Amino acid sequence: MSLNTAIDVAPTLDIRRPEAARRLARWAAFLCALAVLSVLCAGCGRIQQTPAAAQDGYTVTLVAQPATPVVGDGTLVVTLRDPAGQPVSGARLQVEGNMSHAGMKPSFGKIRGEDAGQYTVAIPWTMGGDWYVDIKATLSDGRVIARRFPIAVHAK
Ligand SMILES: [Cu+2]
Repeated sequence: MSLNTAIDVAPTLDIRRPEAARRLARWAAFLCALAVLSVLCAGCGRIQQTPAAAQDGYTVTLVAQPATPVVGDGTLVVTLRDPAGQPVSGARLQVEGNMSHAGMKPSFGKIRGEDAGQYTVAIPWTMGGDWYVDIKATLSDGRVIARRFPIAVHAK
């Protein structure tokens, strides 16, 4: 009985609403393309910048070196600017990388140096795949600026 029902229902839907089905398929294909694009772009090493709408008004950018991060010792360059666009020196940076899947240990960044609001950070990439990097900058007045950046790390 249930078999017959299943066989009957599918052709009925097709005959009645072929246009709707086609539209749904087109929409699904579009969403898939969008998802693939956003994954491809996430890690291609261009300057990443959080939306200017961040309530604190500061601008934090992240650049990976090499531009396409590979498993192993990585480097990040973090730039910090105040709401007036001036570089912010002397911030205490905490950098933590995590993979988007569960069960991995976080990777912590080591600050190697700072030059005019540009902080160089060493970070070990322990596995290829999708990471996100959390940056916490504590300013000299104690305020904390926090941002999260996605990064795709490639297998060797
Ligand atoms: Cu992993």
